[in-house]
Amino acid sequence: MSLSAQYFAFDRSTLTVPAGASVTINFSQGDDGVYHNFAVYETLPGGQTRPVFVGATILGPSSAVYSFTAPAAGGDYFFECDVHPLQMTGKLVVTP
Ligand SMILES: [Cu+2]
Repeated sequence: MSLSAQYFAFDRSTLTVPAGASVTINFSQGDDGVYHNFAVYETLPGGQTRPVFVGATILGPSSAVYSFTAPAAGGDYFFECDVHPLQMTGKLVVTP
């Protein structure tokens, strides 16, 4: 699937993948001179987070291909840009 970032925002707020699937994200980011990445986290009871996948940070404008294995457990996870986690975040839905 494809995902892009521009003006400090992702173009998709929700991504949906099957549990355990091999996921490839074709990521492009168009913010000149700005670093972005794509990372997926699980929220644990108590509010702590655990990384599922942390993609390399890239300087825009550029693109990257990120590959990871979706969590085995269905449910709601979240993704973000680790450089701008307050502005750039979304939901990753893992279907059982
Ligand atoms: Cu960013």
